[in-house]
Amino acid sequence: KILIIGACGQIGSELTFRLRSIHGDKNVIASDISYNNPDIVNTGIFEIVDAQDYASVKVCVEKHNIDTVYLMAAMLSATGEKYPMKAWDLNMTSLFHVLNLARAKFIKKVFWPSSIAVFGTTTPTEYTPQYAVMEPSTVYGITKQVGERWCEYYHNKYDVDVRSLRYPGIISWKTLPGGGTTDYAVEIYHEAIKEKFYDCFLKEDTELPMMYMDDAINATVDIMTAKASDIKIRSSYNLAAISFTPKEIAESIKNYIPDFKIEYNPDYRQEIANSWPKSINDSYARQDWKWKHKFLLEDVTKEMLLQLDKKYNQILKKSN
Ligand code: VAH
Repeated sequence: KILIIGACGQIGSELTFRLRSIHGDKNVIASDISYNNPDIVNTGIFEIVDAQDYASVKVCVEKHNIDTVYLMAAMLSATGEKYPMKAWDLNMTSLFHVLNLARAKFIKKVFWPSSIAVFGTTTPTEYTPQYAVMEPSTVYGITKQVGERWCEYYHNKYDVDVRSLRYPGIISWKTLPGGGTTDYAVEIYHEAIKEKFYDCFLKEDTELPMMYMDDAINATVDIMTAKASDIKIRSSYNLAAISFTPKEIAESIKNYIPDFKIEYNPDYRQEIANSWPKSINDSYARQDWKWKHKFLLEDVTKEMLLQLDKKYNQILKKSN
């Protein structure tokens, strides 16, 4: 049985839907620190689990006979800069608890998300290689860099089957992201539908690696179903799909909403974005477990606007 920790979050929620559809609702236990996503809480088995409390995780693992854990709870880059110690505590303590449950053989397999945030200003920014200098300048990036080291250590030392992906920015419409720097690429679509205007917190030429949620979920399922012998990297795999700037995403939106307007007012998140790569070389993932992406920017814009237009119009219908 599968336990998703952080199932109410942006990736966790869509991972829950997908894993329920693959394995059946009764074989997937969704959990989070609170009931803050009714789409998840009211549609299948849901438990309150505090990822920073070993007993809380262990009780849920034993109660539901869990063998695989997806640890999707974390504090992201922007919020992590506001609360550095909270980000360190949440991101690291939760990882140790899950790795130690696997070491003690309470669970068999672990998925843990890393991020392109492990790279810093001294890393080559174009087509960043799998192996590169890593001097992350955000607390979030530090937790991901250190977490990768621990995942590889637990695999090599205790034979823990932990698998990880360095996610780029992820774009989706079902669940809003929380506290990320790449969140602009989600907010812009919501604002385009609601206001036909977006006040962007990054400069127009800030190129970042991005991915549509369906591609990210496909990659997560693919790496977790691959043969253990195919997973040759046990720190974390680079993962890539598309790269674009706020200007490019705005232009793609104007193809559908010609009078969409955007302003650029960079805030503290500009410095975070400046420390990250523009594009990522994910050739190891493509060769080791046959990863390939599907969604290009025009596909993302079309799907996001279509889905959000439906979502907001349904809200409008309900409200009037
Ligand atoms: C963030 N969405 O912005 C996350 C992600 C690469 C970005 O790690 O913090």
